[in-house]
Amino acid sequence: MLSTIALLPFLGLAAAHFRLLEPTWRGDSFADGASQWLWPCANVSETTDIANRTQWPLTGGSLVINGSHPWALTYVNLGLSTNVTNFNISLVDNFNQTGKGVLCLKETGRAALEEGLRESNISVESLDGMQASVQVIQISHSGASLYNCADITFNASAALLSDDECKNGTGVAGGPVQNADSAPTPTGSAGPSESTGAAVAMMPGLGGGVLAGMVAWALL
Ligand SMILES: [Cu+2]
Repeated sequence: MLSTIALLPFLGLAAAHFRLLEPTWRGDSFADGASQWLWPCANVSETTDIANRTQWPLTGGSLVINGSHPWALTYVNLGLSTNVTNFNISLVDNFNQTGKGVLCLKETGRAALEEGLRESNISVESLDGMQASVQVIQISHSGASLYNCADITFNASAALLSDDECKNGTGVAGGPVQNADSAPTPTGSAGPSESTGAAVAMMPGLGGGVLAGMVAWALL
């Protein structure tokens, strides 16, 4: 059918975005009417059935994404309550996802969550039962942002994923984003630098040649 054929180029693009597997995303952002290019949540509406919200521990839950870009700068933000438009608690320092496939953060943003609660004058006790939304953003080589969101309920008895459930795929890693002129060491142990500029830091397990390629690409 003509409409299907017309959509093919877009499907090709869509195949290169990312999925949010945990917490369970609001809905399929590859579906008709949704687009991961759209802030803040890919034009996917908030989960209406409270039973369908992922239960998250009060210290931050597990996060699993399935990325299909070779690398993407990744941000994980939280907005408390419902109808969130302000995802003002950044749960993790932005990091670089490298390698296509599944990437898991076991306990996402414990310290940032504590800090965010303090700033919002919310006690950990009153967090129990509170609804919130998690927003994951990926930025890849073109600089455009991709969005996915998940709706959660904080729950004191919710558990993190087990180690078996929280595993990175082969060749997939998350690493720090680092300044351009702090030459990363081949061992991946480069620390923070006070210099300026933006580039991609060394990830453990990647060879220096791969890194050089990544930095060169990032600077294009
Ligand atoms: Cu893509």
